[in-house]
Amino acid sequence: MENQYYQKAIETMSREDMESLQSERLVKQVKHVWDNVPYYRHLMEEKGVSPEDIKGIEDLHKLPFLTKDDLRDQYPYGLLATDLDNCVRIQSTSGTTGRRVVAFYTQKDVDLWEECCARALTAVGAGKGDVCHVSYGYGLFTGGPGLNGGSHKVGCLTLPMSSGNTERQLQFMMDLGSTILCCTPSYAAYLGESLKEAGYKPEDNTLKAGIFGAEPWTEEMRRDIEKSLGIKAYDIYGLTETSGPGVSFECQAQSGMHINEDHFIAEIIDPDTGEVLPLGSKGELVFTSITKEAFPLIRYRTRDITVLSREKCSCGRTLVKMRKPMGRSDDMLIIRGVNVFPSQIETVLLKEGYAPHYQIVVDRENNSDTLDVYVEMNPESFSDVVKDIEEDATKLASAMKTMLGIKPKVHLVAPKTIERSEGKAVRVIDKRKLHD
Ligand code: DLL
Repeated sequence: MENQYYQKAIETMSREDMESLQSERLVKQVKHVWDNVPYYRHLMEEKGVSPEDIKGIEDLHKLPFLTKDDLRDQYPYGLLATDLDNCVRIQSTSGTTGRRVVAFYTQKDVDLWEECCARALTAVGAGKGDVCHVSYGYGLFTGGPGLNGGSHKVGCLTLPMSSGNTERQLQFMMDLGSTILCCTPSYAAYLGESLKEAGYKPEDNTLKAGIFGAEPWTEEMRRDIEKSLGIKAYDIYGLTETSGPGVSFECQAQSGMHINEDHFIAEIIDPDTGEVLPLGSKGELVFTSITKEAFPLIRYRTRDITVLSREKCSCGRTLVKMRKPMGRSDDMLIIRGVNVFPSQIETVLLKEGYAPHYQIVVDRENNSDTLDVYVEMNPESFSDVVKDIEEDATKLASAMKTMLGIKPKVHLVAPKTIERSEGKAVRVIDKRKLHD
């Protein structure tokens, strides 16, 4: 497939030009929030910085951070930077705890967001003549509306499926010849499994590529989905606070996601000290949105942990790349003092040949943490001989110990007994939090 761009001039812009564009936009944005959002002015005054101190991206570090708590405290209108009359859309986070985050969009904000999604779709080869099957949820969640808008912009025939009703998803996919699939990776894995169960082989569908994001997923999961659906699987990242999907997207190189730097300036910081770390360091991702009118975020701490890279990309894009975020700083489980990311568990079980349907349960017994991992046996190797099951579980637990440093209790359960997700998968149940 030939390299394709949606906005070539921006996507392949020289470093120098991009930095001067970012500087110009940052200066304007800082003035915009200072003039229109009393809360930002208050945070800046507290840090002793005013718009005159910000002359370009080299001054970004002088600005205060913004956190999810700030967003919750300022719910619903406290960070709005334009008259509500100028807003045409609201989206909201899927968060189940605390107050939801509500983000506002002017028509220009919606247009620019959809352009970001259009870049993502073009990068995986989507365009006129494609049938774009969007199975992200529609509604307050940004996945459906974002990819839907991007799909219109690149001229695909858009199927606004939304999530759920898997039987209908398969029917439309096969009858209408879907070529591009957009959904969470866990739902893509479920669709692959369901197609197989319905008697289809991977080559029977017309899909060629998928754009999967909204939750962490491993390289092993990518290979599993590519195999079961017979497609190329690409990652896409974003968050409601900064617009939605399309903050960054993967190209054909499949080696990290290009950040749309003309809209979002990325920094990596030490999550404990707030210190800005040099390129290539692992740390917390911080975004400044330099084009948003209604809900601009300055130095927003995402809590996602990743690494940035400016290595030359074979696709020709010069936009900085971020590695797959493998969990958020607040997703990390600390079990008996050991840091455990759910993605490490996923890596091991897919490597050992299990399907990507699992659940992690953490609890506390006699003042000591317990880690239980529920994994489905494969239909092919399904056994009801207790000895066989025990042997397999012991083998998997040992493989996990090598990766994690602690040994979980592995429970091999019958195929199809772990609940499938239609949106973001619930992988972890931390019962310690319930007892506290
Ligand atoms: O999940 C937006 C989105 C929709 C992205 C569709 C991609 C596709 P929120 O619900 O606000 O927004 O959740 C944002 O999800 O901070 C990450 O922790 C996580 N996340 C999003 N994309 C990825 C990804 C949408 N590709 C939060 N890999 C973010 C890992 C991701 N984590």
